[in-house]
This record gives sequence, C-alpha cells and structure tokens, in this order.
Amino acid sequence: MNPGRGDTAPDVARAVGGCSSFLLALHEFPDGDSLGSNLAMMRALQRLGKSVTLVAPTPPPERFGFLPGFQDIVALDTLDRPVSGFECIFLIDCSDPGRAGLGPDDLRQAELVVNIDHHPSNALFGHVNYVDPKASAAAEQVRAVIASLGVALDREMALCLYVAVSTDTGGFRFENTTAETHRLAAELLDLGVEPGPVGEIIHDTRTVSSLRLVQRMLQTLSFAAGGRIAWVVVTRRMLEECGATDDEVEGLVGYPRMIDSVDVSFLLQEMPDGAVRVALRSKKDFDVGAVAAALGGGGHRKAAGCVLRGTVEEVLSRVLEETKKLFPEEPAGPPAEAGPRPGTPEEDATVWSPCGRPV
Ligand SMILES: [Mn+2]
Repeated sequence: MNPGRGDTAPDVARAVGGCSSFLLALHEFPDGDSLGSNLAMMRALQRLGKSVTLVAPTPPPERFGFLPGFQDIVALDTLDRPVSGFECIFLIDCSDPGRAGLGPDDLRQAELVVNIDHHPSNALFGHVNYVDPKASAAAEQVRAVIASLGVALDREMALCLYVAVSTDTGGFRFENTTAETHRLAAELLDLGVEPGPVGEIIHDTRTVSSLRLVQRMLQTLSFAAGGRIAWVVVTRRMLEECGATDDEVEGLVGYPRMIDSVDVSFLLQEMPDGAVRVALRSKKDFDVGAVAAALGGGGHRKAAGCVLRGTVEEVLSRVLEETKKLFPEEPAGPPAEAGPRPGTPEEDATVWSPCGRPV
C-alpha cells in the first residue's frame, strides 16, 4: 500500500474487508463530527458482523447522549487489551493520533491504520489516508465509506451523520458548506432525521452553568490590532465559580468572532494539567490555521487550535504576537494593548465594549 493522502472511500473499504476486530478512537474533547462520524461508522461495521470498540481519551459531552451507540463508548484507559490487539484502527476526524490519546508505538504495532479526515493539517499517519479538506465534515467521507462497504444507511446512522455535518458547518452556515453537504443532509432527512428537534438540542440548548460561564468569560473580552483581533479567557477559577466543565467551553470562541470589527478571534482555556488550549477563528481570508501551525498546532484556515505550556499571560503574548502578523498594516496602539490582562479583569480596570470604548 502506498501511504498518501490520495486514498478514497473504495480504498478504505478494500483495505478493511478482511479484518474482523476494529478499534475506533474519538479525538480528545470530541465534538459532534467526531462523535457522529465514529458512531455511524461503528454501526455500519457492526452491520457487517464486525467486532467494534469505540474509545474516548476524554469523556464525551453528555449533551450528545441521544446519539445511538453513545452509551457503548469506552474510556481509553479502561481498554481491556493493548491497541495492537485490534486488527484495524480507525481514526476519523483526527488530524494527529496524539489527539486520540494514541502514542507512536500504538500505531507502529498496529496491522492496519485507517485515517479518514478533512483537516488540511492531517499528518497522514495511516496505512490508508483518505484525507479530503473539501469535505465539510468527516461525516461526508464516512457516508462515502459506508456506501463503499455496501451497507445501507439506517435512521440511526443518519441521525449520527446529520449531527456531525450540522455541527461542523455551524448549522449549514459556515463556508465549508457545499452543495454536496446539502445533498447529504437531504438524504439524511429522507431517512427520518427531524432537523427541528435535533437542531434545538445541538445548537440552541445550554446549561445554566455554561451561560454563567459565557457571562464571566465576556468580562475578559479584549482587543488588539485596532479592534480586528479579539480574545477571551477561561481560567480554572472561572469554571469553578460557574460550576461549568471543560467541554462547555467548546464553541465559545464564536462569541468574540461575532463582533463586527473583528477578523480574528481566539479563546485561551486554562486546562487542569496547567497547559493552555488555544482555539482560533477567523473571517475573510485570514488564515488562523497557519497561526496554529506556527504555534505547534493545526486545523483549518478559519478554525484552528493548539495547546501551549506556560501561564495564561505567557501564552497570550505568544498567540498575540503570531496573530498580529496577519495585520502588518495595523499600527500598534490603543485599543491594541489596552485590554484587561487575562483572568484579572476586575483588578485590571479597562474592559472594552464591542464598539471599542471602555465600559
Ligand atoms: Mn470535523
């Protein structure tokens, strides 16, 4: 087999045909695409009589608990055998095996690693690499693989794929949405998916603690590059004060991005192990994937991320330094450096309103 990114859905189907035991691995802090794509693939492989185990390196968010098969997800650290004990390992929607909690040895010992992903930064770590950056969600590729396996989609698989596509496209609004995405959505609705109730759960339902966290987080809203960069911070203390969990931080980077003047936004999230997760978003042609890559992470042009060591303040200055390179023409100056220091908005008086004036 020639490893490369040029493999296709039929290549995947051919490669896995003789295998009987499969390990599917979610990426850490799994989102709707990771969960939906893997659960649909699990169900399709089970239909073919395969033995399938789906593992998660971090607990999947309970709000996705309605997805068929969700209760069968196993914590990676409770796995009853080594990863190499499976004939085939599937990594879906995962640009790097480290994100699934798998080490280089795990994959080196594996007989067959199938890598299905739509992140342009994908590390092409599989024996089969079906990498398609034009896919709006990995679910589009999973749909093609299921077809190549000769399995008919059922309503349960359709629900999983719909949640995957709908979350990765922000409810079919993001630029990654294509005619193909809508054709897939139409097929899934034909199979009985109800977009109203599903959309309400995945896009419009929040816990009280997560809204309290939004309220607290927005107090840290700060700007640079004349208002074209905005960022927010979530510290351990804020999570504790609000009774919120780390998975409730997912997607909150969308708040600073909403501001009309803003082209690039990011969120710094202090993690339990002392690292800081950085989520980056952009508008227009600003490539935050390149920013994330320069900081050791990866992702798409308009949505990317990385994890850095250091205090929140140290990480902030590194991320700011990189993001400011996207705006070479912007002079440094107010409100560029005037925002509050992360995590200490009360002490550090100035909080800037969306119109760029202190509030
Ligand atoms: Mn995805």
